[in-house]
Amino acid sequence: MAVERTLSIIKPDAVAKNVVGQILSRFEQAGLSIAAAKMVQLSQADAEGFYAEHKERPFFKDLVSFMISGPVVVQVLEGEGAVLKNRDLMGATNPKEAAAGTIRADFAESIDANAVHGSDSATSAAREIGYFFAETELCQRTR
Ligand code: DGI
Repeated sequence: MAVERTLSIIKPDAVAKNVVGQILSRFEQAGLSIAAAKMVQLSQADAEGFYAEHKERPFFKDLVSFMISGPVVVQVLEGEGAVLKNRDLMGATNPKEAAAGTIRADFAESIDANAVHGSDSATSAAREIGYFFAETELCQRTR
């Protein structure tokens, strides 16, 4: 399987619960490596731009308010099949439907406050990584 990169966000609810380390551990234990990471307080414009594809959805306003309600931790994860692997680790969007042992089953509160974001395709990953990181901020994992 090809080595890929994907964008992951630990959302404000999970940051507030102090489970950043536990979530990062799950990525590492699954064989994904962190190629870039930062904590950031998103502005309204940042959140609206990131979720622009959902602009017309009824939940858009609540989603943006939630995403700016506290800092997030944004990382680029790298590894074989990283996009799908991360989606599997995350579980379904609605934590009530998320499989046991997934991040959302274990840490998410609701469909709004659902702990993590992960790119849903290689194309989204490329756009989302570029949204948060300059090329020079992506580190080569050489050892
Ligand atoms: O890729 P996901 O985060 O699993 O899901 P998505 O890209 O379809 O939606 C982005 C976020 O928008 C999701 O994490 C939570 C929110 N969302 C999606 N569908 C609904 C929703 N929020 C509410 N309240 N209701 C929805 O149906």
